[in-house]
Amino acid sequence: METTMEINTNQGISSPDIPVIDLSNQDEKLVARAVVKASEEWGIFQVVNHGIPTELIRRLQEVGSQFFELPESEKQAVAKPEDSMDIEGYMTKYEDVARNAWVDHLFHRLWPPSKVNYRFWPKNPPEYREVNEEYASHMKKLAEKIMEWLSEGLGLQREALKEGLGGETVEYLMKINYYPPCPDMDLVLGVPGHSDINGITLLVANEALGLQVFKDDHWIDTKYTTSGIIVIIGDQFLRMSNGKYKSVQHRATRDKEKTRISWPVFVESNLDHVYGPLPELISGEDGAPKFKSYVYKDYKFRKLNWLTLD
Ligand SMILES: O=C(O)CCC(=O)C(=O)O
Repeated sequence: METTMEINTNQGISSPDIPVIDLSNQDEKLVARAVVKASEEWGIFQVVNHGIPTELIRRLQEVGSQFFELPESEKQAVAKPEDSMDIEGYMTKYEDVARNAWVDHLFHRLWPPSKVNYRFWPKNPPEYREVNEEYASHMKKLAEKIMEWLSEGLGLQREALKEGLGGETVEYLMKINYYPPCPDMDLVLGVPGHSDINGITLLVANEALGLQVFKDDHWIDTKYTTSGIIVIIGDQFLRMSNGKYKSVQHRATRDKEKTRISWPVFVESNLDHVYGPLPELISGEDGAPKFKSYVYKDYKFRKLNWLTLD
């Protein structure tokens, strides 16, 4: 889900914090405005009191951690096949010297049901499937709510961004990043700096902090709680909003002593979907498109291969 930007030192600065938005606030207009402002100024924020049970998030983290703690031979049961052109499956020691990255990961689709391939969902621990299915339904509800607020923030109907992303064909892709402790923090990054290719990402992480965002020429350490959901605006929403929402550069460092684990869920178009600046934003006198439209798979291919993008 990423492309690399320049890697420099591994140190981030610790302030200011990314915006934190309390979704339990009864004043929905205020919440919506905060989401829009954070997406314009930061491209990342954390939502708390979001209605997803803390216990479910704890179980999601538990079953994911248990999977990564299994013997290698058991994890290989859901390995990404060597000849696969798709992203789903487990990959270990995904070492990328050029990008200075080292992380094990598992990818599998969560939604829509027609795109879910249980072959890549761990059978062990046995609760893995039930927990992830329940989490998927919460992810869909939360992502759709945020997309509604962001659509209205563009002066459009609340369905505009979801429809622009592909409506009911929109896909939810779970990734688990497993970063073992790393004694030499300057040598290796967990995931190098990048902006997400997709529309919006909803991420939870365990207690080992390590997510940094690039703002005002600095890498900033983000602070978050293990039950808050970090929302990251990706390239698709940057382009669909014709530049109003920011797709944030971010990266993951590794902890010296602790294992860091994160669970981003990427909300994205299906590969054949064509997307670009929403038509309502580029009509009228001042409405020139700032970006070209792309078939999502072509955009992905070009970005992952460092090709130019208009
Ligand atoms: O681990 C994190 O906090 C960020 C992960 C990430 O950016 C990615 O997997 O694309």
